[in-house]
Amino acid sequence: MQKQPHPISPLVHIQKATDATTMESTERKYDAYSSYTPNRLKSFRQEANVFTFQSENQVALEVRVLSATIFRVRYAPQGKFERDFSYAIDPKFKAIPTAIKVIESPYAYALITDELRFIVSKDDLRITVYNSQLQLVSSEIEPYRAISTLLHGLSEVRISKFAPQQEVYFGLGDKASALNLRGQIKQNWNTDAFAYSADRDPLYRSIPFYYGLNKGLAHGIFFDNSYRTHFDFAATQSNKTTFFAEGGEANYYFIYGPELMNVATQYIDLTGRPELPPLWSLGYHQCRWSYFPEQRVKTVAQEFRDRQIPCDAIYLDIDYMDEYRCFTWNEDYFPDPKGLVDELQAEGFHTIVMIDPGLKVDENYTVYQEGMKNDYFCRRTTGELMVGPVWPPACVFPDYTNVAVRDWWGQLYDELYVEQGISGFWNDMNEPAMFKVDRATFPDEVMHYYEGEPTNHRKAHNIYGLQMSRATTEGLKQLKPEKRPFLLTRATFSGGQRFAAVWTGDNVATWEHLHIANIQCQRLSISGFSFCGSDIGGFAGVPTGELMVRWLQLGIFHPFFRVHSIGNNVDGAAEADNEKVAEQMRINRLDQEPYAFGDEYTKHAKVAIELRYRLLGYLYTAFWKHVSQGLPMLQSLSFYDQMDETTYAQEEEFIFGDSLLVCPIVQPMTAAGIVKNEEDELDEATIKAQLIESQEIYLPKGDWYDLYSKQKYAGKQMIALQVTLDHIPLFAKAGAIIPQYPVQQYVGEKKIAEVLLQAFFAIGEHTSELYEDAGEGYDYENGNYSLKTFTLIGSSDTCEIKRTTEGNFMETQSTYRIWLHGLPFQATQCLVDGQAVKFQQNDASLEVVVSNEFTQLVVR
Ligand code: MIG
Repeated sequence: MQKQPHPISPLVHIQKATDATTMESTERKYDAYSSYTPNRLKSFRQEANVFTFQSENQVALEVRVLSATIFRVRYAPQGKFERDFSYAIDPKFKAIPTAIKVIESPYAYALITDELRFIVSKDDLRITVYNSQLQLVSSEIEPYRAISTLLHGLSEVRISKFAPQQEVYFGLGDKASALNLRGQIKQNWNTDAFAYSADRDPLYRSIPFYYGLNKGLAHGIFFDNSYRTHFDFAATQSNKTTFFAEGGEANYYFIYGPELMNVATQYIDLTGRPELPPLWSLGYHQCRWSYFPEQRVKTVAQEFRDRQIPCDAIYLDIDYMDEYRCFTWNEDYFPDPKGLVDELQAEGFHTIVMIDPGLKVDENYTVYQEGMKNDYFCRRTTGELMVGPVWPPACVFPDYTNVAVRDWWGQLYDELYVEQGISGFWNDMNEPAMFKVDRATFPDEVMHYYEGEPTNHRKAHNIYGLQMSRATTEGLKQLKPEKRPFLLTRATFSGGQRFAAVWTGDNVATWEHLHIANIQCQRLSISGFSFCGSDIGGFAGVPTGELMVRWLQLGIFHPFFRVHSIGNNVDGAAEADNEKVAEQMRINRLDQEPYAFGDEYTKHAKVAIELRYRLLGYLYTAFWKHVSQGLPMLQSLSFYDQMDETTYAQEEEFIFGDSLLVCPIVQPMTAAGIVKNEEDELDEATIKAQLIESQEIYLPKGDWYDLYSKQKYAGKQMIALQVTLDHIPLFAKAGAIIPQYPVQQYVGEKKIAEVLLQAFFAIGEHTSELYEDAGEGYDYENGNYSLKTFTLIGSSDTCEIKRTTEGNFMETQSTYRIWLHGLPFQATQCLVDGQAVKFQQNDASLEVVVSNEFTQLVVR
């Protein structure tokens, strides 16, 4: 028998002030602690797929086998588990029954599924995971540890994994720093991070989920704990990756790939998939803080139509409200809300308005009255109402962790949504953010109902935005069951993808932020949130025309596509992280509509937005795959080919949908671009030397066609490409068939009569899909959708394209115009369902028009 440490250690420990915001004061304090670490196994119990291990010193470990590749792990420091409750896990998630073999040895228990060997050591309940080929997937370098201190109670529950030298890490949602997380320390605590920088952390959202990839084997860890969580990816100690929470349970899901993409889809099965959004919400959105009065809104809308720049949605930021009272209108600015909304709708614009969680303390405000009467607002431990400044100088905050509050909140949208015809909503400031206080949010002692087990803010903070967006979306669905709701939220938590789209918050109009937007959206997408985007052009500061165009070109490939800017509000300079950003903010603020930068840039902006509308069918199909199969819509290159180590550092390019490689240009090409964005005065020679007219691009495995020149390249190489401002480099995977719609000024403007199919020749058989439905409502659930599968079969002297269709939806197109690129032979004949038809051919491509009912095209 080993010597037993006393469960309450007499050690006095210095609690380090690692982060000022976590501490009541920045002074270091001595705080005695007890630590809990399992010693030798005392008992083992199996009940169906649940395995419980208890150490001699009372630490309990529960392992639930949820499928052959998903194991849930929980520890209870003193033997008693918490209520089993999670806001993140999708209530629809079901374990997949799987055969489990249990083997006991003198040293350990092994829980064996077809895919994994999950080994729990009898010495200290340490976990080691092998795959079925006995390759090591993950192991613990130290056993589980919990710390309880005198001042804070249970304040650290920690898991420490061995970090093999070549292991790389991805995930964690919206972090703005390098994609590969190895060597980085991160934390999750939803934070209003105005004008953040690449290394600022934490940001607005908490997504405590990461991937580890080592020697071609990927696993994922979802740490389902809503307290402030910390992750250290082999940063402090090069062979150790740890994560810990400042309270709650060490409760995590271990997900085995071995493909990163398998981990991605299993994670989203666990935390839930969104529904298909209304198709219009995938169009272009125009926003500003704020458009008012109503005439201004109409003018902006008119500008888009006059210039024939497509646009589907226009936003009203906080100034539409009457003294910042949510669910009211400022009648001077907006005397006839319904009239305005209808007028915009007639022009093809959806109106989206902001709703904040902070509600004005005002005896004459019905929302305040109702909430007070029913005790719906958050209170301190003393029972005192939590009142704090946001837009109104004094606000109260609904407690969305109570179903009664959520139901009430959902119904508050009735007038705006049902009567006035607002199409969608925008929930802001729900970290929750508060003004005038150092930590910019509630104090820890604020209480939340938490579905019947009241808790303080330490546990509820990170899920506040999630529950607000849930309340909103559930309300909208009840109010208009026949419509697909559209909601945008700023703060959220893992699982929040079920309720709302997200944007990356208050970014800045700099080239660096264009890069950051690219990283953040890739990262959000692989972390469950595909429906994401950034404030195009930058929220704070003013972009140059060139930066604006490049940002729009990237935004085409972000499922949420919106320009937003700070307008004339807030002198952000004082709050900026660094002098460079502050300088940006001091520049006079300009309009940021895509036509506000002069004719040359307007032209490029229009082409970019038009490309979005051309690709709408492709994008919607990618969304459908996301919703039906859990596939992330944006994939970082490592997710496309995890065996290719070059991809680990190749951050800029990504795969959009399954067949397009996007290569964003995130640096200025022109002297104007450089001068306006660098702090140093540059002489002409330096500027010339820095002009970038060609871009190094990495092509991952496979063959790729440049979408513009139609030139074919072999993958796994760097190429230098001439770049011009008129387009973003794009490549289609050989074998792919990319559908393109005609440009519309807004979704549903025209009946689509013809769809262009760009087919990129490859040897062998390749399938592509096009999903279509009414773009609104739920009829697709009754079979009213159309899923077309196009199969391209190429050989050295023939190319065949076959079409099959599933579902009852009648698409509007009566013809397909097919462009076949890269044929390796001179075609002499084109047969559509056996009938010879006319076609045209030049060096690179062949063109033929076929009926929408064609089943087979043969070119030889
Ligand atoms: O304190 O509503 O991130 O998009 O324009 C700023 C005004 C409050 C923050 C959001 C931003 C929005 C702004 N809001």
